[in-house]
Amino acid sequence: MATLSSSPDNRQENRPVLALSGGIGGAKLALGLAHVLPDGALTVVANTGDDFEHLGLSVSPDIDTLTYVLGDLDNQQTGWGRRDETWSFMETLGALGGETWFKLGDRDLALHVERSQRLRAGETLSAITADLARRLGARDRILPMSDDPVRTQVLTADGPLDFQRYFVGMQCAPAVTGFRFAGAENAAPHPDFLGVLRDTRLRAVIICPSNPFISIDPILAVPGVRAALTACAAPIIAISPIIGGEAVKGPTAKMMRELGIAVTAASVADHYAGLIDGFIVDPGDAAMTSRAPVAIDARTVLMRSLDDKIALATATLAFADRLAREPSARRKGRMMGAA
Ligand code: FO1
Repeated sequence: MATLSSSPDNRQENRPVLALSGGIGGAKLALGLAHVLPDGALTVVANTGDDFEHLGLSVSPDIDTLTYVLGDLDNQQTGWGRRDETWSFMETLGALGGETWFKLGDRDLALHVERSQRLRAGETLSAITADLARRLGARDRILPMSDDPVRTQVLTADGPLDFQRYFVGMQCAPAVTGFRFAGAENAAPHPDFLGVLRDTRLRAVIICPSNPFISIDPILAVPGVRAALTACAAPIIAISPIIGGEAVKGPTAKMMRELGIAVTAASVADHYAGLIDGFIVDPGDAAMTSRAPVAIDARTVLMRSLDDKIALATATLAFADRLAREPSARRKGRMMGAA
């Protein structure tokens, strides 16, 4: 007679895992998780706040970075777009006086053209994403946080900036005073996103080492997401994008300074206070204390090689499994039926 522990459904490694990801750092950990989990176990919820209309095309950078990374097609120098690219389109566009500040390689362009015409035909972003990711060889589920439009705006002393204009057009130069996620109030979380959070077999929710403000907060701003995370029975683990007072990549540290937030791993834990049960930091930051009662795990969080990504993914899952056996304050409150 098969015992519970041996039945495939209940074996640890077959239980579903949910990762929240945006940007390049998030995609790295998503790849590590994809390597250590069986097909079908991993769902990566992608930030869509970076999406924008450009040259009449619907561009979804964080979805595309995940698709290319999980499909092993990514350009590892830039972190975005594809390797083995050609640039005839951009060269010709420039010669015609078109906008060339946002670089679209010829192969990448085909993805934007196909997605744009399917969106115009009425297909949802999530259905298109699933089909194109499959065709490009990404085996794990990439799920937009919502099929409704949410657009991050970067607030500055000189007014709001559309995200890509700030991030690419102005290379993150303007000082930020805040962020606005236009459309979030009317957006619904993707039903499968909520469905995974409610799955009683869910093993862990992992907040990837992405920029908290521009990659994770847009996901948390979609109505119903925070409540679903708080009610989730599985351990919620975040990995610090700050190592020893600096960001691994991108404008996270600069934004924290401009917002008057100490550039420390502890500030990131405080940013997620009330949501997370565990926080993984670089050993150099292990002495940190956070406002929230969060369990700390210290290990190398810098991911250079595929082995680093696999090692961090393995450690994150082991940390979650350990916490699952020791209900945290957040989960304890929920498990006692608190509101
Ligand atoms: N980032 C840049 O710094 N310069 C670019 O020209 C650029 C083009 C681009 C094209 C497609 C795509 O999916 C991403 C692209 N990115 C570019 C990166 C993108 O701005 C960022 O990856 C995210 O929006 C922030 O994580």
